[in-house]
Amino acid sequence: MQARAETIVNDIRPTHWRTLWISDIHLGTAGCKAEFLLDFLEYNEAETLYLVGDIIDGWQLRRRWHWPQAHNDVVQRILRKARAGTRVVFVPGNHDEFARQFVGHAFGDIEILEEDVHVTADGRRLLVLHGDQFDGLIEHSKWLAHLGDTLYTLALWLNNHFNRLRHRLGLHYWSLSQYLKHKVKNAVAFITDFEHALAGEARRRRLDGVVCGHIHKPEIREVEGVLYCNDGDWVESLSALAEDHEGQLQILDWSAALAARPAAGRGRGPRTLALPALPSALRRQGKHP
Ligand SMILES: [Mn+2]
Repeated sequence: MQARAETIVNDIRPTHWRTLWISDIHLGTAGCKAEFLLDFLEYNEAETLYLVGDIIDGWQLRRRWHWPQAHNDVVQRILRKARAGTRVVFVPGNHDEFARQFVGHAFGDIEILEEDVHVTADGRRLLVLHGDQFDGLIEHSKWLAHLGDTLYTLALWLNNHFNRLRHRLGLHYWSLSQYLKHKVKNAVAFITDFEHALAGEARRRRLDGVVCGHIHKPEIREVEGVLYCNDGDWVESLSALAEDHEGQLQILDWSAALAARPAAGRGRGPRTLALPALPSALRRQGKHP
């Protein structure tokens, strides 16, 4: 298992990856750092680009319309990549779950899948999904841990249908951010539980690992004998997950990459923007993971 430590990439030459994973962009919210993502997309190409959920924040847009030009540009740039030959796969999350009704269909050149199994260049099979599917289970992880496999699968199914029903009734999605806000002391424990729930799911399916998003915390590490990868977000951490042509996986920390870029090289870069604070679950109060 090649669970390497995260790599901070500050050598910003245009790079062609085998695979890129980005998630939690939250287009439609003021917190979205669209300019940084545009910069990232300009420097990074891939054979396959996974959009791992919470790309467009439908929940936020329903409350208040916020759609500046940069957010439009992100959509256009991704569509252009798809037209130019990048395979783009969209795996919806809880904030863009409106797209889940289109699972199995294509939107232009973009495939929409509930989840996927990605095979790396060195043959490892990774489950790709947003991760919100496990929220309700984590909240009750203490007693769910004692359930058998069949009951666990049933609980997972009920949790997802519970949230779909809430959506249909016009209620808000069970919110991770609200949960954390009221249980900040438990935020670290929550993240650990999340990682174990996702890794556990990959292991139950006899896969080598999982790639997810949702909790806005980039990570590559081995959990319960499988590889746990979280591609981070474009609200706080400004990070992506990348696979090179040999199958090596790494976190691309674009905030560090931008900070390290020589001033002379900053052409179209968003240099007038302040870098956001480092990702911290404890500082996430009031945001929308
Ligand atoms: Mn999410």
